[in-house]
Amino acid sequence: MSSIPPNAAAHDPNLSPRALGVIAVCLVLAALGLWIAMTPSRTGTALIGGPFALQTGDGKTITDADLKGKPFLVYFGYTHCPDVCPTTLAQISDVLKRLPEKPIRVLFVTVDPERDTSALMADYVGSFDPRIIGLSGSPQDVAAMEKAYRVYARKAPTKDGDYSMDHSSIVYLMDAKGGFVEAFNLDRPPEESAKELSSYL
Ligand SMILES: [Cu+2]
Repeated sequence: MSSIPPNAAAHDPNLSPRALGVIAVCLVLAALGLWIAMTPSRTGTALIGGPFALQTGDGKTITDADLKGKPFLVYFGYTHCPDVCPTTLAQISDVLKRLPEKPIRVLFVTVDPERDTSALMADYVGSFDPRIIGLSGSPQDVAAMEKAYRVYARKAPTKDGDYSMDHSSIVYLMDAKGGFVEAFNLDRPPEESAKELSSYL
């Protein structure tokens, strides 16, 4: 004499495997998407990088087309960063110091366009190697470049009512066609990094 509960359909044992199947398919697609993004394609470039247009301190616009013809490095960060960004830019400068004649360009792109104007970015990179170019732009243009480079960046409110930026910290080595080569390793003596970098130049 059992009564059928009104929500019996939700407990139909036939639905569970189907739901599980849907979840499994989603997981497989997500994993596949990640794999495709990180795997070099047949042309040798992973799906990192792409078109962008941002401004330098003197008001010039730099686009991906301007960088073609020579490999370049890209790093995303912000001028209020307490440690990671200044440390990384100092490491990059240490590497560049060992390549005095090389015309390699390094882009330091803000993830905090609200506070980092292109003038502020230019001023900030003035403390580092002159081949490092500070770039900013409208929040939309910055977001577009972050998306192209698969950058993670989020505002993190601080106790004093201000905010910092949580952000991924990868130095992208891009080839002469603007294709992704690798996450450039700075976690070694600068001579070694310089040697590897010069092999691409
Ligand atoms: Cu930082």
